[in-house]
Amino acid sequence: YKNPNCDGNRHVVVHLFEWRWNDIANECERFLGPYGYCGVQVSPPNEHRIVTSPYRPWWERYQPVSYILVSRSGNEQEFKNMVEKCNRNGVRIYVDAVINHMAGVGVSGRGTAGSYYDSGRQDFPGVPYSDWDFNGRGQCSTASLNIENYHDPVQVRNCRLVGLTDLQTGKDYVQRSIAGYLNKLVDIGVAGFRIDAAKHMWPDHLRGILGRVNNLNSRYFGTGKRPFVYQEVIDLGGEPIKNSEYTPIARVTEFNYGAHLSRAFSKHYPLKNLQNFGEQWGLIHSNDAMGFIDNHDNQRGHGGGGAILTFRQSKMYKAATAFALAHPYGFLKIMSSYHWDQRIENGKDKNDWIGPPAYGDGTTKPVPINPDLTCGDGWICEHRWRQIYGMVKFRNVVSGTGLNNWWDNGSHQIAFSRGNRGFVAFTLGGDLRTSIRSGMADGSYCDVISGAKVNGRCTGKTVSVSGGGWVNVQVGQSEDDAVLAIHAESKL
Ligand code: AAO
Repeated sequence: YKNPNCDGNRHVVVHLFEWRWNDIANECERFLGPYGYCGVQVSPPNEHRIVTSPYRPWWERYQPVSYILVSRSGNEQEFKNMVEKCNRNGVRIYVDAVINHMAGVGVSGRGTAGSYYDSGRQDFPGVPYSDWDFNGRGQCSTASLNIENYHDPVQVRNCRLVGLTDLQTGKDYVQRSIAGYLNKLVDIGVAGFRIDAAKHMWPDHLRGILGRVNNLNSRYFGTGKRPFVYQEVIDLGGEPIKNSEYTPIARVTEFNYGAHLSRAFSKHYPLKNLQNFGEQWGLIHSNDAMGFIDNHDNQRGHGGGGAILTFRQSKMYKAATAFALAHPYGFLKIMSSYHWDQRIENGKDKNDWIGPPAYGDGTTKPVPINPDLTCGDGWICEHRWRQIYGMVKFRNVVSGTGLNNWWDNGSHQIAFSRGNRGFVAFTLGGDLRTSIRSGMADGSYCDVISGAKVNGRCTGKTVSVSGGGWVNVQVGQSEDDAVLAIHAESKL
């Protein structure tokens, strides 16, 4: 479950948070395929609650009503078209699988596919699940039936996460129902899953569910391939439930990765400390990790938030992302966000619920593309920022090499090579103007941060390497970017 099943030499996934299936299909063809992205994490595709107070928050999609493929992003036919088109363009689809729970207690109505549900009675005829498929007094000991104490692993697994009706994921019937959903997606051609709230499921239950999932669709993946799986487990230390309970099963989201890099690139400590970044910092093994700077929760103060860099601190965010993409650790996911106006009161964003750019009736807006490749209508599209897509390519080009020629100035300036395939330098403190030894062949290169190589010419800084690998590094403190990066394919 740890192999992302990328097509060819592709190594990075982007989370197109709240995008419509039709837009993702177009994005695979016009951008993600050509620019070397491996795949897309899509928002939960199954039927969910429609929440009207607050009006259509993004988080309504984490409240399943059934496994019918009709959601705010589109219907089953649109989903299938997207998977087909993306696979055809060498881009994989990973589904955010919300399988720990169904909708929050105490509401009834119809979901996005029109299925009736009554979560007060724990009745979800669209699956169907009924009361005896959920954890209750027999399994959960808190008076509220909610998780009240993260220091009690039984509560975390058997009680309700923020009031969400908690499935008995150990039950044969429940496992078969969930696996039925995942198998439908596998048959359509998805390449894997993010397992939402995996921390709230017993590891053996997850094993049981995954064991019932078929091999990937051989039409796209060849025979005998298992889905890629990354489990959402927030382990920032201080709680009894550890990442290491889940790494034997599949990959795990390493929240410490983005937390550390956010601190480093916010100058909480000198960048030179990053010299031995990775497992030596207590991170899980590189091959077990799904790494990212921010995700859809912590960029708005949900799950494990606090001091995470996002698109709002764009210069530092791009630098942290460039470091992540240049460094060999983990398999990485890039966040692609939409804008919302923050309203911070007492340290909390009152607008943390705001959903994607939408029309008055709540329908999600399409993503328009500007001539300079950026997006309009409130879609941020970090994955289309030149500094980010340039480094996604860098990661593909240097794949398989080690980290060599570490250099630092003892403080906030660092540089390193990736074999003889790539070189990157950073400054968060003063101008960086010096020659640094690299593994690169002598010659002229295009800096993929300030520009790009287009038709053999460089639209940004030209960088010279001479005297047997010495790079003439020029990055001014006041420049737009704190990074310079060259690679074997940006040679002029
Ligand atoms: C909504 C409403 C609720 C309402 C509920 C039911 O907001 O008021 O009660 O509906 O009607 C998302 C939203 C929720 C939303 C939910 C359903 O975030 O606000 O509830 O949809 O619509 C925990 C879980 C983790 C989870 C995270 C948000 O462990 O799995 O909470 N993430 C996923 C998704 C997320 C989604 C769900 C799960 C549910 O990514 O989008 O929720 O499907 C500690 C624990 C963490 C825990 C956090 C919760 O973290 O360790 O496990 O995450 O607390 O805040 C420091 C600590 C760190 C700590 C953190 C707290 O950093 O070091 O350990 O502080 O922020």
